[in-house]
Amino acid sequence: MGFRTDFLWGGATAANQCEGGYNEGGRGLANVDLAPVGPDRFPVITGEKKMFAFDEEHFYPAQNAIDMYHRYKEDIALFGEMGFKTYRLSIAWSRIFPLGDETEPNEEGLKFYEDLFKECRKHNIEPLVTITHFDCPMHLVEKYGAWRSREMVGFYENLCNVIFNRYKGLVKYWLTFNEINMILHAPFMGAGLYFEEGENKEQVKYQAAHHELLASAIATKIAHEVDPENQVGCMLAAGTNYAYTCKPEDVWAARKADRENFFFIDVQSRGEYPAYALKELEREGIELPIEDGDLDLLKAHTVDFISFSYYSSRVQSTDPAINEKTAGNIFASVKNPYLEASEWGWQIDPLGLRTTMNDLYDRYQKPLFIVENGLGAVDVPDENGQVIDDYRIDYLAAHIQAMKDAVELDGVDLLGYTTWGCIDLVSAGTGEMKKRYGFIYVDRDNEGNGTLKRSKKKSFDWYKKVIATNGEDL
Ligand code: P53
Repeated sequence: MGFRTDFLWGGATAANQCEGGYNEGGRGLANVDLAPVGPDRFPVITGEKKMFAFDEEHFYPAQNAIDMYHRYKEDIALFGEMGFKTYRLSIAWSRIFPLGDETEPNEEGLKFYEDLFKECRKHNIEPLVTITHFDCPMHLVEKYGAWRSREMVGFYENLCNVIFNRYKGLVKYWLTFNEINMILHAPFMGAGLYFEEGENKEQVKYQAAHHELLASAIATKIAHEVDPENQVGCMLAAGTNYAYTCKPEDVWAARKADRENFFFIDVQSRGEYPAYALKELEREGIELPIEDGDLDLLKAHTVDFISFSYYSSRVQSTDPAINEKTAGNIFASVKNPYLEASEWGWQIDPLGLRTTMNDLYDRYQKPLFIVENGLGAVDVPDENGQVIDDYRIDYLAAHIQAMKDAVELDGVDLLGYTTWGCIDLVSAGTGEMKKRYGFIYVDRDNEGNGTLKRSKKKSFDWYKKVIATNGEDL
C-alpha cells in the first residue's frame, strides 16, 4: 500500500523564474525576460501590450531572479539534503540557441546544463526536464511571430535533437511544454504570441496550439529514438471545474471548461483531435493548419505519462448574479463559497486534487506525475531569522493526503510529486518575489533588493521527513 517504492519526491522550478544571468554565457533574450513586475505585467503576458525591449520605467525580475545561474551547486546540495529523488527544472531555450533559428548550438549553454545535471546525479537526484517552460527566444517572436508560425516546429525539433543527444544517460524524464493550455490564457508568456489590431485571436491561439502539439509529438518521437529509456510527458495546468449548482446548464458549463483544457492532452495522449473540439472550432470559423502527415505523427507519438500542475479547483456558473470571482486573473473562476483562499485569492481544495487525478486517470489510463503544487504566501522571518511556515506545511500535508487517497483508495498510478518553487523564486503570474512557495527562503524583495542568501524554513525539515517516510509521516 502507499506510494510506489521508487516514488519520485522532489521540487520544481523554471529557468526564467530562478536562473537570472539573462545575458551571460552567450544567452539570447527571451519573451519571459521582458515581463515586468507591476500592473503592466498582465497586458504583457497576455499579448495585449508589446514589450520587445527593456525600458527604464519597469523592473524586470527575470534578469537576475534568484541568481541560480551562479548558485545552483549550493541549491542542489540543499535539495539533496532534503532527500529529493527528483528535481524538475527547465532549460532556457535561448541559452542553447540564443536566436532560436541557428543550426549550431551555443556550447556554453549546453555545458551549463550538463554540469547542472551532473550535480543532480552527484546527490542521487533524477532530473526532470521541461523543454520549454513559457520561454521563447525573442528573435523567434520578432521574426516569425513565435508559435503562430509553422517554422517553429523545425526550430524546436533542432533543440530537441541537440539536447536529447547531449544529455543521453543524464536525463530520462522530459516534459515537452509547460502548461500547454496556457496558450489560451496568457498567450505571450505561454507561446510568445502577441496580437495585431483586429486579428482573430482565437485563430492565432489554436494555430499555435497545433504547432506546439505537432512539435510535442515530434519531440516524443526523437526522444524514443535517441534513447528508448526516455520517458516523455505532457503537462497541463489542471484543476477540475465544478458546477456552481446542479442546474443542467451549470453542469454543462463546467464540462465545457474542462474540455477546453483536456483538448490539448486528448491530442498528446490519445493522438487525435477530439470530436467536440473539431465541431466547436468549425462553428467558430477557426482552422487548424493541418498539413499532410501531421495527423499520423500525432497518432504515432503519444506521451508516456501525464503530468500536471494543481493549485485549485475551479467553478463555473451560468447565472449572471453569481459573479464573485477568485482573485487569480489568469484563470479567473467563480468563487467557491465552501473554500478558503491564499493571500492571492487562490482557493485551497485538497479533495479537488483527488478529483482531478481521478478525472485524468480515468480519461487517459496512463501514469500521472504531479509536477507542481504548493502555496504562494508572504513569509516573514521571525526574530531568529527563521520562517515558521506552518500554513505551508498544512497545505502540503492536506494535498499529499489527498493524492495518497487517489493512489490507495482509487488505484491511480502516480510516478511522483514535485512541489512548485521548492526554493523561493519569481512569481510567473505577478512577477513578485513576495509570493513565496519554497522550503528555502531567499533574501530578495520585489524591487530586487537583498543579499540572495538562502535559509531553511520550518517546512524544510518537515518535507525531509515526508520523503524519508515515503509520505507516511505527514
Ligand atoms: P505564480 C496561473 C494559474 C495556474 C498555474 O504561479 C500558473 C499560473 C501562472 O500564474 O502557472 C504555474 O507564480 C506555472 C509556474 C508558476 C506557478 O504556476 O503566478 O507553471 O511557472 O510559477 C505558480 O504564483
